[in-house]
Amino acid sequence: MQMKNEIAVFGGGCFWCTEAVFSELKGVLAVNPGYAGGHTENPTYRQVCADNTGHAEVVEIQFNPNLIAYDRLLEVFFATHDPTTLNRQGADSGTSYRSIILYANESQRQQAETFIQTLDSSGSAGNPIVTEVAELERFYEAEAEHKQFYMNNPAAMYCQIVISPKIAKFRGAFAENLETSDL
Ligand code: MHO
Repeated sequence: MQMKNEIAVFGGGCFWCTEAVFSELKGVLAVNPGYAGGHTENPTYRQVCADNTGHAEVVEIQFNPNLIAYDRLLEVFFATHDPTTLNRQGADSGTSYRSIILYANESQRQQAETFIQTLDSSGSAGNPIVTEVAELERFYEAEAEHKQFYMNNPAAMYCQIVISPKIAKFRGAFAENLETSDL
């Protein structure tokens, strides 16, 4: 059965990273960095970094479920960030860097919760999962300079130190899901 395109929203720390990761997947049609999960309307990057908007840095992923399942996106999400550090991702700290899944429908909610329970009980994450699961209310797009940041700024220190190693690890683990793969 042909399914319609869907939206998935994940926050796994700095959105420059998560955008770079999810953009490489086959079946992903578009990735937008932005803000969600908080209360301030039309937040700016500066406000979100100041940490009082309640928003997290997230990516809005438009995907074709006939080509990549939501469950696979969850797998990539958990493999490419640390879901056990509360309000922190590596050196980036604050609620805007929290681990969060904003589900767009009931099926996504169930899959996200089941995925977390399974991962938690396997113990493979090393510590308890602190990922928040909440309903997607509104997604606010980030400012233009944050879009395709990694692609446009490969020489930036943050890209070289944080993003490039993450991307290399991700490419190795998910080779068959990459847009560039013929498998
Ligand atoms: N600490 C990093 C995070 C960037 S990210 C888009 C920086 O300020 O460069 O939040």
